Amino acid sequence: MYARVEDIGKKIKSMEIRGAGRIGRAAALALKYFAEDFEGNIQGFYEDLDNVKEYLISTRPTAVSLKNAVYYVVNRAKGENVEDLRKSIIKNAEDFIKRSEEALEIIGKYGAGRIPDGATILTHCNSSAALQCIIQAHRDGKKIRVFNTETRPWLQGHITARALAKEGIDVTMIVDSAVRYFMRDVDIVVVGADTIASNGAVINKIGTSQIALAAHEARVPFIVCAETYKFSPETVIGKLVKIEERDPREIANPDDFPGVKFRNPVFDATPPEYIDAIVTEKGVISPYLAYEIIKEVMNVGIEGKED
Ligand code: RI2
Repeated sequence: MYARVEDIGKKIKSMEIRGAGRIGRAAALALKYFAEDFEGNIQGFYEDLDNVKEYLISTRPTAVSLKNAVYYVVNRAKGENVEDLRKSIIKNAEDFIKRSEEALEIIGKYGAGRIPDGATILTHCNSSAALQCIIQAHRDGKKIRVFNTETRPWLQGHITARALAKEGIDVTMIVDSAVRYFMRDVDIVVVGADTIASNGAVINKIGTSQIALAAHEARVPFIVCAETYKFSPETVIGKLVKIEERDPREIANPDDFPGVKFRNPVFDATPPEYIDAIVTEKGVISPYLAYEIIKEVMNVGIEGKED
């Protein structure tokens, strides 16, 4: 494998690079590096491109942002010779990264509109898209406060809490299991997404669906912030989203618990009936419009190929 590609792949796998948007951009960058580093003929280019593509997709199985980023860069590649193909891949990768960053900005603006002045917000894990909305609401002059979950086992909530505090936002970190206890004080839940299925189900960090259930019970609006490349074309043809299960050692050392089994799924699915809105760069939509986003906005059909 190409050294710079492998370096990024390993970082995605180990979660040194994490967050659905970030891993998508990192995969695009890895493809750009491949194009820059390739030496050989056109047949070799296509063969190696295929290997790099499969390798990157294999690094984390759940977030479709990774696959969509790879397809975006690879499926648009055009050229009759290696030099043209190289340029095309580099351009597509740069385009994807730029569009992804612009999408975040827009989502921040749209999402901030959904956050009332004086609101208490609950967020889970560490989502750049969700944070963008919360930070934008604060920058718009709204007085907000945030509860954020620590997010076991990786504790991504620590990153969230620090980022919000740095912005001067009133933030309180709670353990994941305290969500229902505090829900009575919450006005809106704002989370991100790793993958959105064609039926509007949102796959996000483990625990998200429990939070949605608690919000539903307390009649608290639950909104998801996600770029359109987090919608999964494959789900249109009935493919299920694979939920990543990671090493149990991320929870505890099994050697300290003889006879005890561990499970460590890192995502879960929240059904559309618990979701009030999905904030995308193309607008704020009902989760039931997921299919329309996949078919129309992403302009991709099954298997991520362009129509
Ligand atoms: P952004 C993360 O996954 C979290 O589940 C987060 O909610 C989601 O990606 C979206 O993050 P992980 O990589 O793309 O921490 O909004 O497992 O940053």
